[in-house]
Amino acid sequence: MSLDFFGHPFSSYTQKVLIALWADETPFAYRMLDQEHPDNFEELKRHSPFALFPMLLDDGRPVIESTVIIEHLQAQHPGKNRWIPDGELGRRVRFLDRFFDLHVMSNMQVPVADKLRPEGARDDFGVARARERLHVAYDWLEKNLGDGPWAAGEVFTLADCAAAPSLFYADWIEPIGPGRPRLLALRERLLAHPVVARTVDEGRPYRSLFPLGAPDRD
Ligand SMILES: N[C@@H](CCC(=O)N[C@@H](CS)C(=O)NCC(=O)O)C(=O)O
Repeated sequence: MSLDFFGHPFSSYTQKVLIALWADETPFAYRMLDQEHPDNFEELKRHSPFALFPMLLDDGRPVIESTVIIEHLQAQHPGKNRWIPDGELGRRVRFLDRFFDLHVMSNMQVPVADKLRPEGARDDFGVARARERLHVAYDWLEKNLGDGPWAAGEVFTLADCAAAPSLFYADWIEPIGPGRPRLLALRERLLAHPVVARTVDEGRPYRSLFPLGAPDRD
């Protein structure tokens, strides 16, 4: 078997999958998407229509979309973690994974992407709406997360793979704030998890690339 993983250490969705790979100690070749490795970009573009990353090549077969990659790892290369448990808990995990990707990660990405647009092509309305929606997402999570240590309760799951990078970066864009202690505590517990801490550390050298300016913390 050969697993080739294409991503970049500062990319939130790359981090989401690295958490699963590292937590399971799954061996893989890290195909870095940076200027030193143009061939990796070429290979990504050959398989992925929008060249979004991360991407996994499993014996040459492409697997794209971070959630699907983690599902694939669980099915084909299982490790000690069960990323999507069976039954009701599994459905909760899937729901939270969608919630973090669609309502936290996606809204977080809007102001970041907007900053990279050329002058005159910016979308102030869209940015303001995304920032407001981040607060709606935070309020929902504050009210609906359980009391367990992790996003879906007692077990570290796919929901935490999604929660960690999305809360990490979203808090840089719109601080979660002390009024949401449950959500803030989840972010802190996630950042203290050894594999999440490793993703944060490996992304650290690239913080100057953060278009809105990375805060001097975390
Ligand atoms: N839904 C995709 C999102 C992937 C995504 O947006 N990746 C970002 C990096 S974090 C990307 O490829 N950005 C490059 C671009 O938008 O051109 C997933 O879960 O894998």
